[in-house]
Amino acid sequence: MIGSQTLSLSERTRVMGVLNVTPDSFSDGGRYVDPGRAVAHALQMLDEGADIIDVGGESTRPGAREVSVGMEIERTVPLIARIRAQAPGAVVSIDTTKAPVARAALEAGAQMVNDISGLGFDAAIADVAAEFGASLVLMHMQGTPRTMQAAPHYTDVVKEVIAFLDERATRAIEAGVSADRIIVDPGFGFGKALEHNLEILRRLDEFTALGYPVLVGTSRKSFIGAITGRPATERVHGTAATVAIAALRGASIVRVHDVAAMVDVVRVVDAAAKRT
Ligand code: HH2
Repeated sequence: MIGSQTLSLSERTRVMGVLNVTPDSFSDGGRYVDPGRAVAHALQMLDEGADIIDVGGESTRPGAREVSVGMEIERTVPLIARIRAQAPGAVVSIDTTKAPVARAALEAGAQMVNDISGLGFDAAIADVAAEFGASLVLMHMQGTPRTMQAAPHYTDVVKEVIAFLDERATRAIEAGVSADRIIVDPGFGFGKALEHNLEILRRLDEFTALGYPVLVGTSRKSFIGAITGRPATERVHGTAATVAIAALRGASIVRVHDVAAMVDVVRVVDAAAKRT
């Protein structure tokens, strides 16, 4: 369940559109730094069928620079308020690892917090989500964005990531987040080698068995480039393949840059899999 309105996550695969208001994101850095362009892009993604807009003010690409709380708030909060004003029905998520940023975003009208550190950077994120009755995405990452791709290592990546997500979900519930507001995410590309990403995709049903809705963020990521040999902006077809597999294996939300294309992909998969 997401937002005060009940956005059901079992009925069909939901599409989360990425809106990075950063100068350095790996595939769209700098494109939406201008607030007018950012709002227009959000409205366009909603028009194309996005169910959720995920606003991020800090790039998490490997080696990215850290951003201060003040800067992250400045980049994201006025934008969230403008999106909610112009599209009152929109569900907005804040992509942050910092509790003060999450709080400011929820006050401005966001209904969901997307924490790529799974409470690892700032555990108070769970308290803030609980206070606002917000949905909370808990993602797994090995290491930090600065170091994560150096030498990712697992004995059984699926088992280890599931154990982490289970433990963090329990912590969030202990902090007062309602269990039906928790969403888990294996964290494609976050401290994972090509084989780890593929293993997770192959065994995605083990994640859904945990009992929380699963979010999958493969869009334009480098493991797709490693297979296709294409740069980030030319990975739409490769992304479509991963989104189709994820939807078929029970993902509830796919986080994507190319909304129009991926809405078609999930509609067809949902129809074929009789999810609609
Ligand atoms: N991936 C990115 C950012 N946030 N959140 C979740 N829940 N899952 C993901 O897989 C995920 C995420 C990285 O992609 P992007 O936002 O395009 O790039 P950057 O971090 O460089 O801004």
